Amino acid sequence: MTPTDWLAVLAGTAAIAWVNWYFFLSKRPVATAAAGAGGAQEITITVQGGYEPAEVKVKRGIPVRLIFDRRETSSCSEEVVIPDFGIRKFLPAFQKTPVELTPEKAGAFDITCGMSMLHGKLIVEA
Ligand SMILES: [Cu+2]
Repeated sequence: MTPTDWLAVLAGTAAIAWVNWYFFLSKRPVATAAAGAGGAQEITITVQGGYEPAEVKVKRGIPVRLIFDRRETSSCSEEVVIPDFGIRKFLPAFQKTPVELTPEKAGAFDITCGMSMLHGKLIVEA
């Protein structure tokens, strides 16, 4: 093989390793909402090319306040959607926008952007 071939093999191997790491090994950040104002479970989710933390754990039956801290102007993230709760909210850039809901049943619920490209999860524990 020529040096160019070796480079191609190396680059290919590195790309595969990265994809595997990214999708299977990199830990998706999970955080648990804490008690905030008015007894609601509160957590701030940073919106910047994704949701951070991507998974939020809350308890069933207690009001939840998700504060979306949008730190970009990318049109992708300008809307946040939580279909199971009928929520679709505009997130102004560089502002914190609260979204309130009360989970009545346990389960994992999707949080996405308006085009369903960014993904997060609301995990409701019984
Ligand atoms: Cu999007």
